[in-house]
Amino acid sequence: QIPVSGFRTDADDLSELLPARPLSAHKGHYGHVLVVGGDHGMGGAAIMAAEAALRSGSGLVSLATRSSHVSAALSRVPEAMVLGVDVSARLQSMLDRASVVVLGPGLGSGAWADQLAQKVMSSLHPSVIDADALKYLQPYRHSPTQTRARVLTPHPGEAAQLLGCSISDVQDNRFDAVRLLYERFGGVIVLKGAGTVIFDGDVVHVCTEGNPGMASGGMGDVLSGIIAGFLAQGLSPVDAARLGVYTHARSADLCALQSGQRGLRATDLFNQIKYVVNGLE
Ligand code: NPW
Ligand code: AMP
Ligand code: MG
Repeated sequence: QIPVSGFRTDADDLSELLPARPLSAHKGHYGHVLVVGGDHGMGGAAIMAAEAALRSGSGLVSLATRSSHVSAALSRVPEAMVLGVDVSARLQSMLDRASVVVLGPGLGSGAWADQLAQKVMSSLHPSVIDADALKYLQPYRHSPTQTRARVLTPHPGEAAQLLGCSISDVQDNRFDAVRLLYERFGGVIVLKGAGTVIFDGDVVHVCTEGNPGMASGGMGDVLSGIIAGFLAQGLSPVDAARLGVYTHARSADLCALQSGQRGLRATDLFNQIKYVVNGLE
């Protein structure tokens, strides 16, 4: 039986989580997110995650992606330090400089993905494991509470794959699904979809914000970058997950208030995220 308290993930208990910025603040105070992903055909996923990490307040952001995506990434997000890592050995120097890693958006499933995932998974960085990277998770051998700072962000299809069950099994039993994922893989589990459920082995949180306009490609990639940006600013994994899910969903609701749900693009969220994280919405 999972204790369910602090059930709602809403603005009231989240607004205090981000540290105030002193006048003397500098970028080194707010962490360095490295996004790893963007195989051929999916470069946008990693670029969106990098932009989201900047918008949620990370001090520095780097992006390790296919060389063919470097110029598009620099055009869209010149604040990010972008490196082509067709040869996976080039990832090591980027890992050495990062404080938080996002692995997965657009990572794909070939040898390139295998090599990058192996390097990130064997590092000790706090991380967000999303999308194609979820399949590299190993079942936990000891106790889930011993896992390092890691946030797992499966959608129901990915959760079903991890649990070896059907998507309807997951959707019909979302609380059981997060508990099983936690017992098997540890970390903080973020089971996405309408009413995102977050579980850290202690309390279940359910996000009551968000709307069906979010059912469009790239939304999850933006979420992974937002959560990583909050980890980089020093939030605990569960607080980064809660505030990240709230910020993402609330930003989408603000977009929908302005222009409706249909046609909402994941990149539309970027203009709203800054208002939500600054409490100005
Ligand atoms: P069905 O059968 O359609 O109902 P995949 P992906 C299910 C990248 N992207 N509730 C769905 O179910 C990502 O980052 C790149 C219920 C289907 O079975 C990844 O790296 C983009 N079911 C990669 O593409 C933009 C749900 O899951 C399966 C569900 C693959 O990621 C797009 C689909 O999952 C994308 O983000 C829900 N709420 N949500 C880019 N611009 O570069 C999903 N399912 O096969 O893992 O495909 O999620 O698109
Ligand atoms: P992904 O499938 O990885 O691109 O992630 C989709 C994102 O959009 C997740 O954060 C979902 O929770 C969110 N999302 C998708 N559909 C809905 C919906 N109907 N209501 C609320 N949030 C949604
Ligand atoms: Mg996704």
